[in-house]
Amino acid sequence: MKLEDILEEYSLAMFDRAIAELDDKECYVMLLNYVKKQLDKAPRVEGKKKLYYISAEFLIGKLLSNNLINLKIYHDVKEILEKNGKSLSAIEEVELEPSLGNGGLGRLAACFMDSITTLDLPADGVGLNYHLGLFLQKFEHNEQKEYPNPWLSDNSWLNKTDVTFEVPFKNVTLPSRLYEIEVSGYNGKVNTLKLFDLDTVDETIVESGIGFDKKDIEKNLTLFLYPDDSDDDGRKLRIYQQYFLVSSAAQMIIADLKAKNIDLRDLHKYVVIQINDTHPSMVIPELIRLLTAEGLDFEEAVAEVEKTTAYTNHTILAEALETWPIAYLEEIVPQLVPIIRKLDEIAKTRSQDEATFVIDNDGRVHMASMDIHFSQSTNGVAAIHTDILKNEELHSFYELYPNKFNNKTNGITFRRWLFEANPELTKFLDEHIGEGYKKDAVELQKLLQFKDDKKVLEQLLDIKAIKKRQLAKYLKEQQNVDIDEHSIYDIQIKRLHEYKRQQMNALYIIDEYLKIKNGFVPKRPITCIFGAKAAPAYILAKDIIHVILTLQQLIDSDPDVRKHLRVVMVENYNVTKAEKLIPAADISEQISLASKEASGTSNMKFMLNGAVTLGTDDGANVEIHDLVGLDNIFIFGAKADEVIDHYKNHDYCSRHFYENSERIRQAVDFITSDAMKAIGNPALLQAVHDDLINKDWFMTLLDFEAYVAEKQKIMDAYENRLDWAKKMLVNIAQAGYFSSDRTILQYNEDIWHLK
Ligand code: NTF
Repeated sequence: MKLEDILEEYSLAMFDRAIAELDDKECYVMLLNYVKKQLDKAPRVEGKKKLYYISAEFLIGKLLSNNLINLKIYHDVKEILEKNGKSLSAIEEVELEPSLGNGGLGRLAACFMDSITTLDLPADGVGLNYHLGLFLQKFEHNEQKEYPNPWLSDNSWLNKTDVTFEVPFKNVTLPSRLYEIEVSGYNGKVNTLKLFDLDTVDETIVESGIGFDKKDIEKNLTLFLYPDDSDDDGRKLRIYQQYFLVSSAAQMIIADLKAKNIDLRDLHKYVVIQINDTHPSMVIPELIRLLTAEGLDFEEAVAEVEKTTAYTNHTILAEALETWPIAYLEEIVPQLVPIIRKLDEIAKTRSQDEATFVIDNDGRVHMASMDIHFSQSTNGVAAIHTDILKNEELHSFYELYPNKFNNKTNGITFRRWLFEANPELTKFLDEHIGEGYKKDAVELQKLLQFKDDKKVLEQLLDIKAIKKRQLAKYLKEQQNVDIDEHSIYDIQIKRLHEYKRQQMNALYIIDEYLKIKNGFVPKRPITCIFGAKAAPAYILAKDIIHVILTLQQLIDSDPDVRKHLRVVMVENYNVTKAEKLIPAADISEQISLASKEASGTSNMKFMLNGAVTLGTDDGANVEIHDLVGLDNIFIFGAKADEVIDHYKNHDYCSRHFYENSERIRQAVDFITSDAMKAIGNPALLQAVHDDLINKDWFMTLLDFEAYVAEKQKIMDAYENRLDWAKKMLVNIAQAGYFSSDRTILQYNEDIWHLK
């Protein structure tokens, strides 16, 4: 039967009407049901050994188009819908984006599941089913306000199962229920994302934004991802969540093996567990606990777990490297404490260096230390990041276990970030270099043969113009902002954090604003676009959002300036919005303080879509720089070793820069100018101003002038349109290395050994 007839049958069976008579919501439900059926029927990836990728976050994004692409019916379905007067993109608007992640770490886990499945590697993703997600961001009075972000509905990709496990806490044992989302690969096969939840969670306890009783674990456990941990109850709730996740995962793994009659002493031959950052680290003592309960000796269990697990580090920021007071663990999961104490003793027989202690002298458990001692592999997520781990942050461990350390530079799935987000560019590539790059992304280099071909370069510019127009239309619909589609789109989208230095971009905007006010207008209008959520308890990050939103309003209401310069902060930045923003970008802002951004992944998505990077030599920017060469990237600012020296010597003084540069002083002081205070909240503006002068922990003022100068260069380069198109082309051509298929092949080759 033809697909068209099948879909008509679905439509009739479900709604008693033909497709042409359905509204968008009904159409979505019809397609959801059809695609879910196909996924149920699709062959599962099978193999002797299986990966369990355990992660607090899976930022999977909407799934309809993604699944249609992987099932290779995207174009057919689109056509059938069009024949019936429907648009797939309008239907997609109906789908709620699952709010199961925060940023790069969660999106990476989602890209990985796509690549793992595509490469035919057997795996479960294992996480939690947060009902209200991270939070929904709204802007009110130029400030971020947080609200619940519900995404569960009767019509979703999530399937409830009958599988449950009992998770024992000190005071209560809670049943965890397994939910599943099928993950499709580009090979038509499926793996599963397994999300655990508690039946008694109650969304009605949430009030006044995202507030709730943090002690009522039975009702709050899986309400939110990363609940506010600025108080003890919040921190304890995170431990409850983490243990709920890892105990469910460990019990499921053991049940899977028992079902296959496999001797648990052979665990590592059948199972590998990737611990995605430290949130799931308690899986190590939990597995040891369960294995000893199954009859293994303690030493045997430790050795087996060490062979079975592997750890990925995603940050060198000290505040993100989790440590838990042993007293909290006593209070919540006392069964783990004797195990962790024994692990600490073993660790101390291996090294007396305090930097490697599992339990430090203040009685805190260092989750990363436990991971490194008691797993087979520790990897960083970009070359420079892994080097910094080896030589600085984790140097003592590196000396102890040189062979455990390895690099796995992050990647992105081209299925979502090229085929789905940018069908126009995909078609262009198909026509010029064939479709081989869809299987082997390095074939994108074939594009280099056209780097001096005027006609091809012009086509690239035309595609960018189309994507820019689409974004302008989308922002008009979503947020009622008008942007000039002929302006330069300069985009910074990522979590709001001081080290990512959105505040430096804001200072640039002020600098430009002052220039325009003095009669120096840019050659072409510039649109500075931001998207960022700030953690609810991260006050300074929220203050920086306030500065940007205040600037946005100030410029919007100034007819002299807004012709030349606009600021747009996209509300509730998420995967769906990223898919619209990235293909439209001219300039990719990757301006973290060198050494601090472990990798970054939006840098790769922008590059693949023909944006040119303006960035520091940090994270994966370094590898992009190497691949495209200095003609095709704009690099500025202090290098990582210089930055690391400043921290070691405690010799960075931002006030010094403020006092010695008129330009810096003007930009910084403008934050608290009358013009800004007339619109914004003076206290919040003052906080950002004062921090920049008195603290500036991430050295904004150190790099500010180099940043402004480099930005001028990139804007000038944009004016030579053909030369710019060549830069775009080289970036696209060299993006193949950043396919997550490459990353996953390396994980499998070096760590997992699945097939
Ligand atoms: C993030 N880490 C890093 O900040 C990014 O540079 C990196 O691209 C992603 O991980 C993915 O590897 C975190 O989110 C965390 F939690 F570690 F801070």
